[in-house]
Amino acid sequence: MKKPDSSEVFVDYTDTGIVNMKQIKSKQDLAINGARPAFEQALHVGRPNMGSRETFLKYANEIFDRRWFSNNGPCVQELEKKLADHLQVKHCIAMCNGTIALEIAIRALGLTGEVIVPSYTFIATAHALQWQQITPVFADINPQTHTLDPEAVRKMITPRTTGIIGVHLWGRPCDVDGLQQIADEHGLQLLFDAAHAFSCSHQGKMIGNFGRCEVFSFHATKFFNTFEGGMVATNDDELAKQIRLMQNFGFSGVDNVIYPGTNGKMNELSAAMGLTGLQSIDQFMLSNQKNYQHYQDGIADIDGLQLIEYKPQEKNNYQYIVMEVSDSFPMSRDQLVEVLRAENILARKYFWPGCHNMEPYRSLYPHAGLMLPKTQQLADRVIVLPTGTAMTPSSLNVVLNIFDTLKKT
Ligand code: T4K
Repeated sequence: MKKPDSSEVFVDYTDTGIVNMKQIKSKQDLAINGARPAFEQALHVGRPNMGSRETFLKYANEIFDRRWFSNNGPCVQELEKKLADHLQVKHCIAMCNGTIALEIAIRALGLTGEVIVPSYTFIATAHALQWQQITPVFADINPQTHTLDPEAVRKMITPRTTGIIGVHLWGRPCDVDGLQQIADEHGLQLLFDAAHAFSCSHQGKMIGNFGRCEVFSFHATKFFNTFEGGMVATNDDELAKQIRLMQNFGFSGVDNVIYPGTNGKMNELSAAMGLTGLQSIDQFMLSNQKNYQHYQDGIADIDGLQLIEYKPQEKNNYQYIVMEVSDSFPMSRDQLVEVLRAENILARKYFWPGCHNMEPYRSLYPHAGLMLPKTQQLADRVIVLPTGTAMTPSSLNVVLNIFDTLKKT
């Protein structure tokens, strides 16, 4: 792909009504130095991927006609079937969001005491445990993969440990085999937070088929969204039955409650959004991959900036453009974020500063960071850039030109 030159750097954001023009040729053209911002309206990292509006409205009309809005309605049933097909997994249980899906999975697996998780993840992974009086014990990551390092996990096992939650961060699978081996050796439950990994594969098998179960998020900002939503995928019949009970107050039949449960159900309109999005999933992926390649080509010769890589032999959703800023770049990650913010480009520092540095964990375990040196280093280096179907090539070029202007000459 061709590298952008400065003459191409015009924001042509007509599709979303954001129109502005600014040429960035030198540092004086940057908003942080007093020039006007490149974008009139904020450029977000996570603009939702949307399928056909007509298809969605057709589903919505049918939902209105039926007056069946929730409680395992026809759209939810159809979505669950299609998702199970897509992931080649036996059971998909649609939920109201990924956090509740995690909480229910954790409970259905009978986890108690301590559960080992990465600190380098979205706070929901840890909170889903803490919410049910289970201690999240933070283990360090492999800085190459950004996911749990099995050797670090081993060091955190105590007699109170009952499970491990691996997070397939950015859609890149954890060291599934390494973690499974530890779980087997110590009799621990293994589940995965696959919030980022919908439509991704590991060793040719779709994510959704590993561990005791895998939990997805279908939040608006995810590769595949149902406005808000989530899902548990598993090949375990008994576990699936238990999770279904728990997500519907423990009801077994109309008037019979046989278990304590909560309300984790997905509503019909969310399921309709999912059914609509599923039809466009290949286009979402292609558009993400194109953006990824555009960024990759654009920063190829910029010292100190590097995108994380995705294995070409696996299925990836390319939903996150994750860039590491190293010491050879002339400014720190935080300074770069400030430069971009001034231009109205709201890049994010996911998942800084790490869960262990947020409450209640920061106060409960003030020394947790001692065991997490790689997490701390990585959390200071990563920046997540805007992408998705709402990004135009010209807006990508603006971001790239800013990097180009800042690089060492
Ligand atoms: N595990 C992991 C590893 C996760 O990453 C997450 C969620 C979960 C579990 C829990 O799943 P859910 O319970 O959420 O289903 C966002 C999302 O809220 C969160 O779902 C996601 N991870 C996390 C990585 O990102 P924030 O606080 O950064 O969200 P926010 O509102 O800043 O949104 C991100 C960007 O998207 C903004 O720049 C604005 C833009 N945006 C957002 C929404 C909601 C839009 O353009 N349109 C929208 O509708 O957490």
